[in-house]
Order: sequence, then structure tokens, then C-alpha cells
Amino acid sequence: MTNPLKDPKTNPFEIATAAAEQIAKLSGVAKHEIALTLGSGWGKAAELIGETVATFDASEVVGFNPPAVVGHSTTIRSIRLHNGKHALVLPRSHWYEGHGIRSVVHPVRTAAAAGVETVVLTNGCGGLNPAWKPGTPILIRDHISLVYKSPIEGANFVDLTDAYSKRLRDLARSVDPTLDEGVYVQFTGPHYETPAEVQMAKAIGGDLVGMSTALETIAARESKLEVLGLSLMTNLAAGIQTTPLSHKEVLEAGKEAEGRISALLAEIIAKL
Ligand code: 8IG
Repeated sequence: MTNPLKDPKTNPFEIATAAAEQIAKLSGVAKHEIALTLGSGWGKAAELIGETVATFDASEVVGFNPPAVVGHSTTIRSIRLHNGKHALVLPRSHWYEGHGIRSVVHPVRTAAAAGVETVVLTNGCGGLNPAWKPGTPILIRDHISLVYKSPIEGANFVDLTDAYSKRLRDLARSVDPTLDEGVYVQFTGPHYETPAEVQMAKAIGGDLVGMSTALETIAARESKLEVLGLSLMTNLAAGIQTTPLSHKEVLEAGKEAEGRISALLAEIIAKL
């Protein structure tokens, strides 16, 4: 099946509405209040936050693409939280997968259409601060997108002043007061940065480097969702760590931290 998002004549919000209707049918849950994207290292949180009501493959839902990368999930999961709210765990489509920017933000738009008001975007990333050890979770305070493309279509001048909700960052710190904050710089990937690019990210005010999240946040703000961004620093960025980066090591660092950070995320979600 070809993805209708790839036809520029279609309306991505209509497709998101259709996707949300399919999710309501497949899950038996009419309205979800919270959406989560669980990046590298965060997957276990889905087990901890409540009771899974339904799981299905995202390819059953319009606009979602088939799997691409080892370690990434394409399952959609509907969870009934311990407090009775309903959360939707959605897969991520990365810019580097080449399905286009509409695919990158389709999960967020689908969440909004499903009734969601709060979206929790998590990722694995590289860190610029040598004091951060691999396996450290960091709150995203702000971002810089080096994708140089907006997911917004048409002249909709979305404000991003408080894109990563101060209220939600404070709430996260009420669970773990040791959580640090940082500015996330989204590169296109899939290659990691050169050491010179990492120094550029630092010079322009970045603390974290990754390949996701910023575009999703922009679309989330367009759809009036409140955003909580959490990064798992799995590696020091290229040139800051002296050894070469490997996807395998990144996955291992994620696995090592997974139990700890997923428990943290579950505690935060219980307070949303
Ligand atoms: I995990 O060092 C992970 N994702 N761009 N750079 C970028 N993305 C990443 C990195 C990193 N580590």
C-alpha cells in the first residue's frame, strides 16, 4: 500500500484524523489523553506505566510506514494508566528514513486527532557535556533544528517560545531533582556528526545531538499539544568521546540504562 502522505495533494490532518479513527477502532479506546514516543533506551516504560489494552502493527494504520532500523519499534500500543487515563505509544519515523517530513510528524498529528493533549517525546542521543556519563537522562529545554525544513505547511506562524513545557519540566524534576536540562540539536543523520560539527553544535548553544524530536515538537506545538522532551545520553558525541561511535554500543548503553530510566519515566507519567 502506498502511503497517502506522499501525495502532496492530500491533507495530512485528514489522514491523521483517519489514522486516529482506526486506532480508536483497533484499541477499543475512543479517546487517548497522552502520547509517547519511546526512543532508544526508553522502551521498557511501556511495560511499567499501566495495563496494555491493545497492541497492533502500525502498518495497519493509514500513514504509518513499515519498520526500518534494528532497535526501533513499529508497534502501536494503547495503555490504560494506573490513574485511569489512556496513553498511546506511537512509533517514530526518522527524517533519514526518507519517507518525507509528513511521515516524521504523522504520529504527533495522529495523537492530536486521537484527543491527546500531552505528548512525551523521548530519544537516545549524543552528549556534549563530558560530565554526563552514558546512560544519563536529560530533560530537553529547547532545540535547534539543523534539518532546515519546517513540518508546517502553509503560512502558520507557530510560536515556539515555550515549546518544551516549563510546567512539565518542573513536574519531571519533582520526580527526580537531579535531572539536568539541555538544548537538543537535531541533525538529519543517519551518519553521526563529525567532531567539527559537534563543536559547531556546542558553539551555537547545543548540549545534545540527535536525529529526531525537534520536528515532532514543532508539529506538536502547531497542534497545541504540551510537550515533554527527554533524552537518554547514550554516548558522548564524536570527538568528545575519543573512540569511534557504533550503533551497537549505543544500543548497549541504552539497554544498560533502560530499567532505570523507564522507571523514572513511568513515575513522571503517573503525575501527568
Ligand atoms: I543514540 O551522537 C545517538 N543518537 N546525531 N549523534 C546523533 N544522534 C545520536 C547520537 C549522536 N547518539
